[in-house]
Parts: sequence; C-alpha cells; structure tokens
Amino acid sequence: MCGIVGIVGKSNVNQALYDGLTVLQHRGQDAAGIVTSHDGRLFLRKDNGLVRDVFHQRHMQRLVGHMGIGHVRYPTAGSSSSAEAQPFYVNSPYGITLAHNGNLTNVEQLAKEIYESDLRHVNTNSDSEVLLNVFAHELAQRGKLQPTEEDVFAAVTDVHERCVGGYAVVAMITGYGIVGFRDPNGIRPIVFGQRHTDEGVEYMIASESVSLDVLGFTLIRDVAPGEAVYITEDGKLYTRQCASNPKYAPCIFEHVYLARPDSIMDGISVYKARLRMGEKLADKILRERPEHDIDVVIPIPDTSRTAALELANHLGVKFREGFVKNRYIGRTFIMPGQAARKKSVRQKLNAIELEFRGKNVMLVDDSIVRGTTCKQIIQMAREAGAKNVYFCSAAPAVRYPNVYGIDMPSAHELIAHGRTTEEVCELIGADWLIYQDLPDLIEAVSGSKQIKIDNFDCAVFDGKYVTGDVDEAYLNKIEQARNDMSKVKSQAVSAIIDLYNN
Ligand code: PIN
Repeated sequence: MCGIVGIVGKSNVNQALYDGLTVLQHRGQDAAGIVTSHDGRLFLRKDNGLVRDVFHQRHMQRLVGHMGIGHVRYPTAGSSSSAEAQPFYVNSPYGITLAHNGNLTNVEQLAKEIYESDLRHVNTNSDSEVLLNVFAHELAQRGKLQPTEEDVFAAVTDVHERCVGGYAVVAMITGYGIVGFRDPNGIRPIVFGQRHTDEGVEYMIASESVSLDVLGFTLIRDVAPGEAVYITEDGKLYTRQCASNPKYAPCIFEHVYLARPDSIMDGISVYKARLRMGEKLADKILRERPEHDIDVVIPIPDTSRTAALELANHLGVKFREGFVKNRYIGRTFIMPGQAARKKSVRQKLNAIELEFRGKNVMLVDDSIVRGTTCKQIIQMAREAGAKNVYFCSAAPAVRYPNVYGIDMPSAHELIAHGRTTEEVCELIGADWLIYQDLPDLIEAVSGSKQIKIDNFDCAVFDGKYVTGDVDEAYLNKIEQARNDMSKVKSQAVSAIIDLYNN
C-alpha cells in the first residue's frame, strides 16, 4: 500500500505536496519522494524514511515549480532500497515522472515486452517503473512533439490494455501537465479536487480525500475505474473514460484498516463504514450468545476504536480504553553480541490493569492477519487479571494473500489460512472468537447509500481475485519470491551481527 499526490497550482507546490504526503503517511512509512517541474526542468528528492525525515529545508528549497507529484511507500514484496523510492523518471518522451499505488499481476510479461519489443531499460525490480515505461512507450507512439489531452488519454487506454492488476497512478509530463488514472476495476483508491485562489483554480489528485481536506481543496469526486483525469500546466481539467469494460470493484480492506476514518472513498465515509461494522458485530454476538456475559468492550488501538465504540453501544456494554499505545517507537539497534530481535507488542501497547481485573473483556481489533500480535495482546489481558478474554475481529478471517498492492503475508503465514474459527481461537489463546461475516462486512461498507459499486474486491477473505488472472501458480510464485526475499534479509542481518561480533 502506498500514497500518491499530484498538484497543479498557481504558485510553488512543494509545501502543499509535503503536507499532502504527511496526511497520507499511514499508507506507507518506508520511503517518500517529491518531484516538481519548473521551466521545463525537474527537481526530485526521494529517499527511505518518513516524510519528515526525507525532506529537509535544503531539499524543499530546491523543489520549485507550480506542479509536482509525490509518493509515500509501503514496501510490497521485494522493494526496500532507496533506489526504488518513487516517483520514477524516464527522459523520453518529454520527461515523465510517475508515482503508483498498487501492484501489477502481469509484471513479468510486461518487463519482457518492454525489453524485447519496446527496447526500453528498467533499472529496478519495481512494477511502478515498468508501468511508467509502458505509459511512456504508449505516449511516444503518438509521435507528437507536443502531447494533447487526446494523446495522453490514448496512452492511458493502451496502459489499460497491457497492464493487469490494481493501480492508482499520478504521472507528470514535464512542461505539459499531470495525469491521474485508476485501473479498470478501481481496486486502489484515487480522488481529485480543486481549490480557488486569487490567481485561479488549483487542482489536486490524491489517494484519499483527507489529503485534500487538510489543504483546503474541495473533493470533486473519485476517479472512476478506468478513467483518467488530466490537468494541464496552465490549469485546464480534462477527464475521460479510457477502459473498454470498466467494473467498480474497490478493495474492501481500505475500509477495514488501510484508509483514514476521515476519508470518503468511492462516496462512502470510512468512519461510518467502521461504525456499521461494529453494529453488525454486535448483532452477530447477540445471535451467537444472547445471554453473553461481556463486562466491558476494549478496542486495540487505533483502527478498531470506531467499530468497538458502536459495538459496545449496540450491546449496551461499557466501552473502555484498556490499552495505551506509545506513539513514539524507537529504532531497534543491533548491539554487539546481541541477537536481532523484533520489537515486542509490549513496547507499543500497555494495559490499564483496572479495566481488566476480574472482568470478562471483549477485545476488538480491525482484523487478524498473522495472529501474532493478537496472541500477545490476549496474553497481556490475562496478565492484567481478566477473567475471560473474548476477541472479535471487525473483518472476516483473512485467508488469502493480497496481490493488488497491500503488503500482506503469503497464505501460509496467515493464521486463518486453511483453519476454522475454533482452530484460530485456540491458537491465539482466546476464550471466544467472533469474526465478522463477509456479507455483513459488505453491507456495512455499502451502507444504505445507492452506490454504483458492482462488487468489492474481497480476495483476502474469499480468494476471488477480480482481475481473473490470479491462479495457484501465480500465488506460489509470489510466495516463493517472498521467501527468497526474507532469506536475503535474514542473511543480511546475520552478516551485520557477525561484523559487530568480530
Ligand atoms: C493496527 C491495525 N491492525 C491491527 C492491523 C495483527 C493484525 N493487525 C492488522 C491488527 S493500527 S495480527 O490500528 O493501525 O495501529 O493478526 O497479525 O496479529
């Protein structure tokens, strides 16, 4: 998962891009980058780290220009070097930079085509660089010295024909404008909005509406699946449907956990969707155990708070903050003679004992993925004196990997993969485990509003991949790639430890 922004403004956009990215920081903390364009020149700064650590005064001063794009990265399988920080750049045609959120499922095939037929060089393992080269190649095919909006839309149409997967993209064509587009299933989110200034209208494209809010932009709407939005450097806005058969199938996991609650995504308030998740869970609890003995509902901060609050309201049970989260987690230093160790949950969360002692507590989390954290949290609740520890997940059991750009473990690392609720309950050490049912989650997210969504991408819950190209062989291949990558990483860590020890 990553965050993207693009702004065509009337004055320097560096600060606005920085602020826009900071609001999207929850979508990726691994790397950040901004590129701006001024007088036909590009200015780029990108590196590993948080937005506040990547950009210093001296970098910001260099990022001049009235238009630019930015990116925050969450590592998807294989990417962690700063060379893979985005935006990416190609010099031909025009000088194009691109930032992408998502994952292409046919990247191997595309990389081969780019090398063998398009005669282009790709310098990293990032599918975003592949996507950029496909777009650049298709735009170059128009053979124009100056691209028009028609040329840009034609290139996006060709990108849709060649690329498969989930992608929300912003690309800047130096000296011409910024284009934002979304895959034909609308899997990953992207919105656009405008702001009026004395000099005229400014436009912004971003992963989430919250990014527009904080900068005083008004949300116009979501970019539709398959659609492209093109804003010229002088501030003209063009939109076009570029896919032949678009479907509305946004990723439902955005509402479960990824997005900020104050975002509106595909016309749905993420906050309201989470409230309704809590309501549905309460109904399920009452169906399963009408005579339940829950004394208190306790959220596991932060995401689950909204659902937990409404769950407690509907059950008529007390809602209490039983865990306090440390907002400032330090780095893990590998000291000589000390094994590399993971930060334990205890360094991040601490229990307020008086909320647990002698009580039947219902802990609420947004989802159970590996099951490792929730197991430790349940243990903490017991040590704080809870009589019974019940656990509920605002999402259904996560049983299948995500292939559209969420950094999700491979199938075998998912605690619910091939397991029943009872088996998971035992493994995490809970006295009772309740998962949200998938139809309830879909209803919670859809709400009462008549939205034009065909079906949500729920692949992590039901194994149905909306692009239709994901089979057992593909999943095995990504699992293998992940294993290889983690071997490389652990070998690197051992090498560092050896270095210290010798
Ligand atoms: C954490 C959100 N959420 C917590 C992410 C833990 C799964 N985990 C998914 C639960 S926060 S585990 O609110 O954004 O801080 O199942 O892998 O143990």
